[in-house]
Amino acid sequence: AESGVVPAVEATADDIATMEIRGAATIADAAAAALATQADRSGAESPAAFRRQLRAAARTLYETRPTAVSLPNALRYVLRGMDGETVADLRASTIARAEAFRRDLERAQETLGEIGANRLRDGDVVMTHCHSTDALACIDVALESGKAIEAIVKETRPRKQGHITARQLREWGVPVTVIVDNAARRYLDRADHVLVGADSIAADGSVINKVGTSGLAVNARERGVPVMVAAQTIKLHPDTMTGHTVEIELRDEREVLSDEERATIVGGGDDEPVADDDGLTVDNPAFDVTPARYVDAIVTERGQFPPESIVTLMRELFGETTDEPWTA
Ligand code: RUB
Repeated sequence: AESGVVPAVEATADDIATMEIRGAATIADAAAAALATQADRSGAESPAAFRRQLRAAARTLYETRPTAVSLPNALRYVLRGMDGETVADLRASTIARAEAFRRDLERAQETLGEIGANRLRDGDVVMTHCHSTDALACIDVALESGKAIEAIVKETRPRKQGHITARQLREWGVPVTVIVDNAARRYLDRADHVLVGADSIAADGSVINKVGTSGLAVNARERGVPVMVAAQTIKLHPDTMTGHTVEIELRDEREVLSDEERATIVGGGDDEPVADDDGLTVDNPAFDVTPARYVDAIVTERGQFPPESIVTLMRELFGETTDEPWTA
């Protein structure tokens, strides 16, 4: 391509957009790996061209999905490490920085798991929503330290990421009960914790995660079940310190209602095309916002925090400036 973005980066971007690669931590890891690939395979002949290509690659990755801040945080981190006067130096520094990022990401998840596992006692029942590798890391460590854990797994419409959670937990030997999302309040009676991940955490401590998390958290509060959010600091959204709100991704309506299903509602079919404006709207927001007051603890690799105090950690980690280096 004219931008110099290599096909492997376009392919990763495509996989993120279509959710072949999904979940905030996994997306961040794949994005960093893609920038390393761009650096490795770049055909740039001048340092300026190399930098331009890396920024274009970052932009291509950035434009895939808007809600998980781990994606721009990862891109920013890797691009800031791009350093040198020659193409060879730029290449080496970018690859090293991406590799360091991926190592740190993995280590942070392990540390987070150790911290989060302390909240889980032997015999506890955990209710999950969606599929979060950070949340699962806490269960993993609890199991390794010999605690028996059971899980109630919400299937998580429309894409049923609960199946991925259930498969992982069964691999670990955890007894799993899968329920439809609408049964969550009924089953909260049996749960000791709600344990979810996050795509972004705002400066006011609100948690942006898979749609349905906020309703689950409100119901959990009403039933007296604590809500624990497992989120590495890469999920902290720096722009929210200066008043930005987190964009909630709206996905294709066909995830909710297929063309055939639509036809059963508004008519149309094989011979009869569905009218352009048939008066039927399907909204498919992928995420929602859980206010801080419904969250009991945010577990990070830096320790666990009441949501209201997360802004202190954000200032420490990000300072106040968060310019996107690929827009410069
Ligand atoms: C995934 C989702 C997960 C977070 C955290 O949504 O909401 O709870 O991304 O995951 P989607 P992790 O399936 O739409 O990407 O802890 O693995 O980062």
